[in-house]
Amino acid sequence: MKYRFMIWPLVLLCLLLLGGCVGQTVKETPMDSNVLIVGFAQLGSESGWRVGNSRDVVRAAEDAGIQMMFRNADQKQENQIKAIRSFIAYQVDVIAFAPIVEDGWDNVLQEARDAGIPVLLTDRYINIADESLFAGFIGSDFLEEGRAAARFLLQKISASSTVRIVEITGTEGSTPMKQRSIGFRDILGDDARFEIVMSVSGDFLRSKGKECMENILKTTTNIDVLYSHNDAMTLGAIEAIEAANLKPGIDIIIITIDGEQGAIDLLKEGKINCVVECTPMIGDMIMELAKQLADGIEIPRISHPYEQVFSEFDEDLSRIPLRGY
Ligand code: GYE
Repeated sequence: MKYRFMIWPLVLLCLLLLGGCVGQTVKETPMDSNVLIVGFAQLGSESGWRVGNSRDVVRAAEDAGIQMMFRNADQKQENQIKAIRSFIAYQVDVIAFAPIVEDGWDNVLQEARDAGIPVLLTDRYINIADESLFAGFIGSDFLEEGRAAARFLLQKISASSTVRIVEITGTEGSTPMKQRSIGFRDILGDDARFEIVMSVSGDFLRSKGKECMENILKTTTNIDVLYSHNDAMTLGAIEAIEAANLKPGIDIIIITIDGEQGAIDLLKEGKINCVVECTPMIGDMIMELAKQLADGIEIPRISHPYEQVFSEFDEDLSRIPLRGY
């Protein structure tokens, strides 16, 4: 392992200089020159999923005895880039980050390469000319999530009449937004019954999910299905649906992605019909890969966690373990 050799005064100076730079630092324990140091640039706190993910990453670092510098970019790509630059200045052993959008990482990852620091993508993917600028990716299979959402619909709908679908998507330009859209359409494909009548972005935020649904319902209540790219937006949309005196889960079939406790509770109540799991609990996998990178071991290009689908067709929803996010 090539963990950094550091002297205390320099460490303290760096902490002072970098501490105020980007977002808040969740956890920084005293430095130890023999300990692996990982810089983690989180994209924000937009959803229960994200908060659960941050908590899991910090917990996993602690359990693994890894020193973590954690920065939260508050939904701004420029803050994430600043955080990565601060990790480079600090000479961490490994940089991990959850890229808010796919484009715009070429320069900063070239800087990490020049500094000899391996980079691990977590949660979301990037679009970059030189793919060798990152060592690997650990996160969900969003294409498969979109497909699973559509497969549920095929199982649910037996009628031959037109099915009018409204889609509320996540952050524009982000991997889950793109791939959850593509996967869904992949499966519904040429089946002429299914019509996506509207697709709007709710930016993965509960408030925007609600706002989107309110606006949609102002134009029409003739909607059969809501396909929402995350639970936060779904919970907001359900508020709007109920305020319009419609019954979620009955008047409008609701399919959502993530598997937050709040969504599972509504599945049990019959207000949501299908929850496609996307787990934020990838902290342990991140730490394992970071250790391998620090040891100079080549890691898989892509690693996915195990995920399931929960729906009204399940025999016993009470068996779903508490979610923890
Ligand atoms: O679905 C959503 C979050 O990138 C998989 O981002 C993540 C998504 C997740 O805000 O709730």
